Amino acid sequence: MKLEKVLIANRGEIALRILRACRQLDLKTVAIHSTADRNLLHVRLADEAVCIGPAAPKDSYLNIPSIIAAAEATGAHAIHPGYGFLSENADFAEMVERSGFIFIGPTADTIRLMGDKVSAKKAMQKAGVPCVPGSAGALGENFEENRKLANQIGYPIIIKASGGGGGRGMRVVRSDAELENAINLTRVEADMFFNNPAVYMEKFLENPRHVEFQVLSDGQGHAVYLGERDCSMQRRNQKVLEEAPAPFITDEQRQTIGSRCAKACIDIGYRGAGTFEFLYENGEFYFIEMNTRVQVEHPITEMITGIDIVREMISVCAGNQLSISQDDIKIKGHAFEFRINAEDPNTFMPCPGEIKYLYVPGGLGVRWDSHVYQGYKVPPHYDSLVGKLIVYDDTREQARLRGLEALGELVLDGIKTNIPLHQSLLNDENEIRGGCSIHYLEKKLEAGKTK
Ligand code: MV4
Repeated sequence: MKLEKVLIANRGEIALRILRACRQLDLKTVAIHSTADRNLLHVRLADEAVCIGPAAPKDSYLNIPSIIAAAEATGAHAIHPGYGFLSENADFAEMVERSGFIFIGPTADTIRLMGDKVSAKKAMQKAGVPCVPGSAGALGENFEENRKLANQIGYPIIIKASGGGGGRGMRVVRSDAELENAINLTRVEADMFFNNPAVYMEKFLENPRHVEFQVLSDGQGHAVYLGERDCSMQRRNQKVLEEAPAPFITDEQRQTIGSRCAKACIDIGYRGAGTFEFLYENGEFYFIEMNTRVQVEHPITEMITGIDIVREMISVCAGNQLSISQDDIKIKGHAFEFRINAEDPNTFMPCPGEIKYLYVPGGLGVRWDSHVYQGYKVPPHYDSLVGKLIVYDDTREQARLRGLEALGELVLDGIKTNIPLHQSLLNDENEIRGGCSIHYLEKKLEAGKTK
């Protein structure tokens, strides 16, 4: 099918990012939006716009029949899900394709394979991607066998829900005494939250970094890796700032792990943009999960590779072969992304409201991916991301200094933001050195309270 018109099934900065990629590909765009989002920038810029329901996500951005009806009514050929919302919902992808539209992402079967963490890990192990040591699959009901397994792996271990991911449905266990209860509790929660009681066991890594590899694959036998990002700076499973490349990762490690990820994409017939999440500890990579969508932090990879990830993902999902081979990809320079949230810098409570005055920094190596403008009212119904400030320079230290300059110029008056948090992080001696673990920010914030 010829692709001429894309429906953007998302909101905010990523909807605008997708619209820009569509324009580059000379594709017509359809914006869908809730009643709270009539004034979004991409709604104004799109060729067509359809209001699909009330502000509550379940009535609009998660309402599958309304979205498919909007695609029918506007004659769209494809649906781009962005991130969050329905982006990793296999049933949605299946309904999109069954209704005769292209889903801009992998097939429903691939989303299902990766959404189930036990099957994802099995597929990756088979493809030669290094995984965290653990149970061969879902845990059985026999406690004695599970106890033996835990002792073979060695405490501490972690019990995870197969239907979980992104930090939900996990429990750390430090001794035999806690094991039975932990398995049973995680099972009950898994059944409640994910409608799937399957749980699995892994060695618990105490102080890892979160390093993830970006891939692009066309589902026709071609795949490339675009290097890695370090996303360790997080609070309650919400990333705060990301950087690429990851500090202290060697070219050899990048090539070894990256090429295994690309091979895994070919093995499973992966189509679109994807991310392999790893924990990194003591010089070793351990696969944990794969994300089958475009990610918030994709721009830092675009900065260090010069490749437009969103444009490529649309192109391969339209049926084209990948336009780049691994030899075309050269990693150059260093990039940081600062997620700018409308939130209280001390309590992290969301702070929606009107942006009374906006000033955005610019210059070489400064990128602002945002849907907001002066006079825009940040609605209370959705996540608090108002923009992403991305900086790029030759070296990590130069990029850090550029980040400080750009953050110092950025003004969003009328709402509270986490700009001060980013500034304090960029002046933090451990962040300056680089390579902090996933627990660093929470520990720093905890220590800051008592001072
Ligand atoms: C782990 C782990 C330690 N050991 N698995 C949390 C989110 C989900 N994607 C996986 N997570 C973790 N899995 C083992 N075997 C620690 C975490 C974890 C974490 C991982 C990445 C980013 C932030 C995190 C915060 C807390 C725990």
